[in-house]
Amino acid sequence: LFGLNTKFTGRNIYFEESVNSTQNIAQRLALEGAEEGTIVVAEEQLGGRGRLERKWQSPKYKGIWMSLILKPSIPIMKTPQLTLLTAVAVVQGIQEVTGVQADIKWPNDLLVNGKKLTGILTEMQADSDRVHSLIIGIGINVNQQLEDFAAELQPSATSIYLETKTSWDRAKIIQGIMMHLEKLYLLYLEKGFYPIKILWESYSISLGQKVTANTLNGSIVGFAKGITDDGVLLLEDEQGVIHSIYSADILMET
Ligand code: BT5
Repeated sequence: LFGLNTKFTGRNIYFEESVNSTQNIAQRLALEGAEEGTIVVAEEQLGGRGRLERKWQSPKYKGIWMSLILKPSIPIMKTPQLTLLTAVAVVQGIQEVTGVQADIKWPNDLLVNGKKLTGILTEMQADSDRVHSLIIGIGINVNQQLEDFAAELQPSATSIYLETKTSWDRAKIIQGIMMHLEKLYLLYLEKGFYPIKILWESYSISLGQKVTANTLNGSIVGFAKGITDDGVLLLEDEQGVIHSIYSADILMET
């Protein structure tokens, strides 16, 4: 990544042509003691994954499929903060390099006009209740044309190419994201989550809306009031009861 001007983020890069999932490789590297900031980038993933065993389509040469290793000294319950921090960095990096302005849908989607441009998947290795390594997967649709998406994704997905009618150098976008990510991460280590939360809220389209949260324990309809200092979503239902949502898919009324 010529021209990358960071202290540690993206200084160690493992580049692969074709992998099952960059998450698996980064996990192995983290266990082997890889330094914080190490990234794994692949041209194609055959078994790219989302949350809950869902598939992430990662066609060859078309997008950014990467995993980043971070080693913050935080308790497990604070890991959602780093997903939100990453979402902010990806929004800022994409905007700076390509001009595309994405919105964040809690917790991990970046949307442009309601279509999914990016997904983020945070997995962890922990020693009892402390984080040992976070493996943050970032998938960004960059140069796909509509027909590069599987038919079922065509109505709901977009790419930077589709938004700008221009092909982009993926390395430049990675660079932009790494620079923003490192800046935010250092801010986070110094000042805590609060300044990140303020930025996240400014890019969020979930807050202040009536949403449906589909969780593993059922659905809750409510008004998205905000996120807590741990990155948990707060929903107020019609009875005025506040629910803390740790993990869910959010449907927004349009
Ligand atoms: C996510 O999951 O959005 C997290 C995706 C993380 C992918 C990165 S790529 C690098 C690293 N290595 C991996 O193996 N994964 C990470 P979730 O919120 O569960 O959304 C998954 C859903 O998004 C799928 O069920 C599809 O509906 C949709 N989807 C799949 N591929 C897509 C794509 N390329 N663009 C837009 N939507 C997609």
